[in-house]
Amino acid sequence: MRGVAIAREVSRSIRDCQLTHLARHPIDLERARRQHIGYITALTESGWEVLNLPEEPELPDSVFVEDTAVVLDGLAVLTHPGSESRRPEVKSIAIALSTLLPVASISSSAILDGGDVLVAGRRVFVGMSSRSNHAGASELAELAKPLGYEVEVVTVTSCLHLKSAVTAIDSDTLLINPKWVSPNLFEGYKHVEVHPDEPDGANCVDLGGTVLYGDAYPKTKRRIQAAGFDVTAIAMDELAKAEGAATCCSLLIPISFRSLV
Ligand code: CIR
Repeated sequence: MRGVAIAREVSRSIRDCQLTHLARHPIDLERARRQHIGYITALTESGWEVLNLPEEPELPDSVFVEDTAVVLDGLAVLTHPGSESRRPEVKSIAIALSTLLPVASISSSAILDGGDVLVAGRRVFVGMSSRSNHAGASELAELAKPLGYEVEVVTVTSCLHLKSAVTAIDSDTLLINPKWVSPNLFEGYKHVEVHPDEPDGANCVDLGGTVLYGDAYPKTKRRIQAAGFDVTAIAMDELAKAEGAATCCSLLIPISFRSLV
C-alpha cells in the first residue's frame, strides 16, 4: 500500500463549475462520472487506498479536492480557496484529513488553492494566480518551514493554476509548459517539456511506479516515456471541460507522511 488518496464523487451540479480560461461547453454528467471511476480505478491499481467521499450536490467544483488542502510530510494545510464558491468544500475534507494527519489552516485573510502549490521533494513552489496570493504563500511557508520545506513564490501566466503549467513526474523531474511558467525558476530538477501542440499537457500525478496522465496528450506522453517513466493514460476530457486535470481529483497522503499521527 502506497498511502491513502482522498477523492470525491462528481457533483450533479458540475455544469455550474467555475471557469476562468475556458469557454463553457455542456458537460455530460454520466461521462464525467465514468471518467472519475476510471481515475479511482487507476489509483487503486497503483496501490493507493482511495477514500472516495460522497457527492456534494450543491458544490459544482467539489470533485477537484486538490484545491482544498496541501499535504506535507506530517501536516495537512487546509486552504482558503480563491474562489468564494469553493470555500464550503473545505469542511468535509478537513474531517477526512484529520483522521490521517495533523491539520492546520490558511486564514481567511489570505487565499490559496492547492492547485497552485507544487511540492517537489522538500521544495514547495506557490504560483501567484487569480486563486492564490502572497499572503497565502507566506502563511504556508510559516507552517511548512518547521517540517524542513522551503517555499518559493513563482509567477504563472495564461492558465488557472501553477499545476496547469508544471507538475512533478517524480521528486527530481518536472513536466513543464515553458510558455506558462519559466523553466529557469526550477533549477536543480530534470525537465520534460510538453509537446508544443499540447499546451494543456503539463499536469500529471506521480503515483510512485507509474505516472497518471490524461490520454489527450499522446505526443507529450511519448516524451515522458522516453525519459524512462511508466505512464498510465486515462480519459479525462469530460472533467477537463470543468478546467480540471489529473492532479485536481485527489489528495495523496503517502504512508510515510502519516508517521506523526
Ligand atoms: C475551478 O475553476 O476552480 C474548477 N472549475 C477547476 C479546478 C481545477 N483544479 C485544479 O486545477 N487543481
